[in-house]
Amino acid sequence: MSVEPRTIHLVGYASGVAASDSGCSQGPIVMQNSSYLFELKDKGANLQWDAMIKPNTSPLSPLNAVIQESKELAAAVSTIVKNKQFFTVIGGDHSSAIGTWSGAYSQVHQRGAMGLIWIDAHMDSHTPETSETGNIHGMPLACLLGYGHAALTSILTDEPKLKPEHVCLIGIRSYEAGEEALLKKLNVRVFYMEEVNRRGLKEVMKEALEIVNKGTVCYGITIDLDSIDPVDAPGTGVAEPDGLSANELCAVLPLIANDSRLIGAEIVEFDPHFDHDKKTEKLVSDLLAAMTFR
Ligand SMILES: [Mn+2]
Repeated sequence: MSVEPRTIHLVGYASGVAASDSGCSQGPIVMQNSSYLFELKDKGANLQWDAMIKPNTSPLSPLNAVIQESKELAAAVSTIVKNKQFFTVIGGDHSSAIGTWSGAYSQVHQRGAMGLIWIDAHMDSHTPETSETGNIHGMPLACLLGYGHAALTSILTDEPKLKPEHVCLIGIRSYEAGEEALLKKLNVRVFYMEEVNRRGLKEVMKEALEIVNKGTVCYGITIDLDSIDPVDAPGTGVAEPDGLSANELCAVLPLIANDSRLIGAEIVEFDPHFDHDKKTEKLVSDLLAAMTFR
């Protein structure tokens, strides 16, 4: 029996102010006009753009810009979750996660805890104290766990949005000692790329689902395109070799497609300037399809 695919409420985060290279701000704009997404709609996917978050036109510091965009994004996501609809945020740099999951959490926390699967080449778990660059796209997971700039750990609600035992990272292969120390201290489960290669992505994903489902009322997934091998996903700003196979990732996502406990997703760090032959643009569409159709 086929299941009616759910409507995906898309929110663009057209910002790259938290990265060294802001080219990924164009990612969601390109996706909004992408022929691949129009084809996906023709095949029966229910896609609907709800909002496009853009940096303020007046020049702000990166921190103040991220604070403002995070509040706007959190409000947009919060409304979608409130209406019991499924969201997918298209980025933009990964600082989006601060707004996305703060917004989701604001609608969930009275019922219970939220889990999160973080698929990335990097840990994104720096604090201002451990970051050498100060780039906020290297900090969103720490913020969601309650560590970092006070204005970014308190979007919509003051408390941490995620408990360490409800989070896991997959595909990690490039990180600094300071952020790894934070995750180790908190006992966050990290599936390094070495473990993914040894056990296979499907086995890892099954264990990840156990983690995010245990003691939670729902979970989300955030996919940084740099988790994927640059051969398959060249269109990203901080590419790292020896990553996940795009085909394999698309093959395991149907594990969560139509899972009622999955409240939303993110697909971020798409930088069209680095793309080759629209390969990454098509991949964003394929990832959406994999999460839509069983
Ligand atoms: Mn990331």
